[in-house]
Amino acid sequence: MRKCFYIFACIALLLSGCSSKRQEGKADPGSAGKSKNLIVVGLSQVGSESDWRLENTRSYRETFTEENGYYLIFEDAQQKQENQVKAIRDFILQEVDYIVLDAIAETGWDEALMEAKEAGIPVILSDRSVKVEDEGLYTSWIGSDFKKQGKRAAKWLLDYLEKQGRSEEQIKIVTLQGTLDSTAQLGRSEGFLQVMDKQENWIMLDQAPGEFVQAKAKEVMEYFLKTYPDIDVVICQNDNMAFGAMEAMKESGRSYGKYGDIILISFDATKAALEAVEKGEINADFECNPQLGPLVDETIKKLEAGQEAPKIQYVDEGYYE
Ligand code: GYE
Repeated sequence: MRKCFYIFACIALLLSGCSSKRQEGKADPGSAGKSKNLIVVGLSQVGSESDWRLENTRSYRETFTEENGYYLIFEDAQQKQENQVKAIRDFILQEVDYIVLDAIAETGWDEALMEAKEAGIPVILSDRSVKVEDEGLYTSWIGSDFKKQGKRAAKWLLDYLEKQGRSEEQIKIVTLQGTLDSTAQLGRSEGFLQVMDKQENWIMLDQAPGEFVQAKAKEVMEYFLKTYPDIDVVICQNDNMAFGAMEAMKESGRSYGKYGDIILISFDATKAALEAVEKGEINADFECNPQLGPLVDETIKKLEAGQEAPKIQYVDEGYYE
């Protein structure tokens, strides 16, 4: 009888062990990559909210190929931080070699990144950064200097107003913010406000999140237009939101851009937006480089060679007007 119980308990233990590793019978892609001697990368992407994001995903997929020595496990978090945390935990179970995280928000990562550290898996932040108690929880951050982008936009506006002879005028501004607490939103806001704080005649009438999404931004812009009849400048923290704002302005009969009444400023400089700059619909667009795959690759190759990677790596960017 006792022996029987023993056998039973052993089988139960074995089964529970299996299910925690294999996750509901999912194949283990990590070991598939390892058996081919490839570097296994678990990448948690924010989602597919914008044209910039699609380009960014393309860059990762083109970089982390078998020909380049990689096995990529790509997880789309569909704009949910809880999905990103789950992805990190799955990557740890699959014993990936590196975790690449494009974080939806800056806060809320200490626990998951600690688990990765305990598992001995280096975490590379790409595009957006995180705020953690211990910066040793990630190896490197590769992305844009968003604060610089914001500052550059404000300086451009200062210059533009001067050329238009409007330096002394009261300038009323609204901002369509990206996802709150994301590095892109925080940096672009902070940089812009730093310059704006010194301009006594600039007034921020309102700012509200459009989540980097065209349809959402259109709704917010409709509200702004109804609430504030005399907007001079619209700052859109990405191109898709600029397109949403344009739709709202068009529908309400307002003119904008180089030849219109409302100055339109945007960030990203995607292909479609540059065409709009060309037509004069967007006054100025501040570049944000989505081609981050090769830089993450370079960093991983450095770490593989036993070298240190820089803690922060910014990409070079300009602007278009
Ligand atoms: O500006 C926006 C995207 O984090 C730089 O996220 C990225 C931003 C980009 O959805 O279009």
